[in-house]
Amino acid sequence: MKTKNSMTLFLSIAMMLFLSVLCFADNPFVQTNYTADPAPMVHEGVVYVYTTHDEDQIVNNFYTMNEWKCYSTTDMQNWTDHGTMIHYKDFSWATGDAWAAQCVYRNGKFYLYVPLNNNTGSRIGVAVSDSPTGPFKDAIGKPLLIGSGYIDPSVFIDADGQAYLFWGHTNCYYVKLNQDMVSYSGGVQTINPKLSNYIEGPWFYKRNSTYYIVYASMQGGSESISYATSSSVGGPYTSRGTVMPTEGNSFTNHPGVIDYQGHSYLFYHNGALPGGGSYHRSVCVNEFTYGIDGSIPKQSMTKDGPEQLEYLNPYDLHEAETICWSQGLKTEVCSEGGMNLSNISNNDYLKVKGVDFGNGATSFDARVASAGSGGKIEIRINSQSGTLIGTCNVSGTGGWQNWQTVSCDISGATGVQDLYFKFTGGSGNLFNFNNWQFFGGEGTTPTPEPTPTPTPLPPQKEPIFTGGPYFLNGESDYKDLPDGLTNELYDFSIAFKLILYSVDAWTRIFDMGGDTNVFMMMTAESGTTGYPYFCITLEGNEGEQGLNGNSAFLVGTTQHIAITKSGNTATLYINGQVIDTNTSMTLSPANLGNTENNYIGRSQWPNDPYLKGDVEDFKVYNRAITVEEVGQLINGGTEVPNLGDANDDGTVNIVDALLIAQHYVGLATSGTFIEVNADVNCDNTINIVDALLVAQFYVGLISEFC
Ligand code: FUB
Repeated sequence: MKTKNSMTLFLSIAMMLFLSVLCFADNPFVQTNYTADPAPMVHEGVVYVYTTHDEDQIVNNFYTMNEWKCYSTTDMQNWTDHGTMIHYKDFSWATGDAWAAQCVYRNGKFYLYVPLNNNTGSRIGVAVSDSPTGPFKDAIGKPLLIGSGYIDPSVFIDADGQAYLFWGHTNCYYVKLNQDMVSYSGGVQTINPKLSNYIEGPWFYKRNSTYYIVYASMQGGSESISYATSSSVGGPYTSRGTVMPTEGNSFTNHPGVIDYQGHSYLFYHNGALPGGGSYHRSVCVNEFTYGIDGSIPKQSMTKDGPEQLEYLNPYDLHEAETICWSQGLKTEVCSEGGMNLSNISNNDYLKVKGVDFGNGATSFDARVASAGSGGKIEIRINSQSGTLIGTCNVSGTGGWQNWQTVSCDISGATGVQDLYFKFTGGSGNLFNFNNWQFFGGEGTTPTPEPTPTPTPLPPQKEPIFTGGPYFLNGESDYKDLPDGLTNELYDFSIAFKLILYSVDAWTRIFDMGGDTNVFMMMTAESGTTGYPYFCITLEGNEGEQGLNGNSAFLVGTTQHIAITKSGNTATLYINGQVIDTNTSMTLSPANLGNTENNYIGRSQWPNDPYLKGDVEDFKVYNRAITVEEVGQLINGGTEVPNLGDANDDGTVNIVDALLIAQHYVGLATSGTFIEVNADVNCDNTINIVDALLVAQFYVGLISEFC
């Protein structure tokens, strides 16, 4: 008879204590062992997540990791355990350290890129399989890459078929993989300049035409998740801020990002399971919505996980190791294929979420095995102590892998329910559990599966303003909302790029009309720096945010700004970071002081309480601020950029062409560089084509730009 080791017993007790004081949650989504470094992959309508495995027994108080596992789902709540994909010992050249991996599909095969040997000289290997759930084998019998800090591979295949492998601790490296996916061409490239606070765990992907690197960043002595974007694989990358601050009882975090069935998901890990910590981590998932400027919202770890995408049909055969939440259970390889539930003892349970019984189930079959005397499966709904809808008795079958089917009657199960299997019996291991199925009465049909749709964030409205780009002429250039819209609160979302020219003005750039609506403005000082100052006002509750001098915007740079309002909550994002969420902030715009005289530009605001300054002192430059539409836009103007005049000196010449070329290859440009002037073909990117067009313009080959 199998016995649980003391660690398992300890964990079970710890878990019971934990659950007695906390509501159970569905994150972390694997509870049968410790998992880390989630690497999601969508293939043929299924989400697979490859994880590392933190062993229960930690050696040398450090990561003790020997193998990679895989879990899958189609509803984002119930996850099926596929067991171990490959062990470090399956690589003849490996000594251990089965750290963060990623899998990709190409040409009928699945390629799993794995880091190994971190403690004896880090290297990256590649394994291959015909199936997403393995078995995998070493594809080349040797490391693909060897070098210091060579961990955490992330693989990506671009639309043109070129595959890339990113990886690295401290530095982020990449190579171009060949078509065979097991060799590469060209040298190892380093992402330069270094990504802000980059430490490890790059997750590389493309969304629309933007390349994203989401990565573990070192902030305050432990890891957060940050991201950066670029219009080309090799960069330069723009830091877009923090996605998930440090939290969760683990020194590390590790991102994975996918889109699935129109939803976006961030995978990460923490130490939230009982007995959890930096070397006992667990994988989790959040749903999120990209900003319309492509930003990833800053988010916290969650306990509930995402909305369930579809209900589970109990009249299909299901694996017992398909789990939303469980207590006290383990899994093991099953002699009938796949995995089975094991280590089942008295009062252990598992939950399957969102099961649609339709008109009602009448009987239940379970495939079970026991070398002991068995026990009972209590079938309940709503909670582990909820309504009992049936009880199946399990007797000894003569072996832990001698499988028999047991049946029992069911009553009281209709409609959509959370299903619980509560296991009861004597002491020790009771039985193993391979799969289950409900059966209905004659003509019973499960109800159609409604797909819950998460509340869109932000709620979409018809654009109030469309068009653009618009160019504002300083503080006098704005327009109010169209008639009939001024006194209403709208749910909306807006995102745009703010491009600073020489600045010396307050400029209102967003006005929802009056102090019971939402507005946003920009202030700036003369010189080469502008200071953003934003206000969010909702229903008379004024929340205002002045950014400090460190957040100053340099003239010539582009900033990505988004503001959303949903119900009574307005959120302001700058370059992907949440800046304000309609809290009552102290009015303290940096470098302007906090005296009323500094609010001279607010003279146009309805009922502006701060109008005290001398208007004669207030200079408004042409093109003080340019607002270019990305989403909806609000204000209008007349000024246009001076295309080609990249250094804003009033002429278009070969110096402008050279500056644009320098900017394109990532060389620092001295003096003023006005991006909107440099993008002469107006395709929203500044590249060598713009430089050539400016040169052609200069020598008279062309006479106009876009
Ligand atoms: O899991 C081992 C290492 O910890 C990973 O490779 C890193 O990304 C960090 O999560």
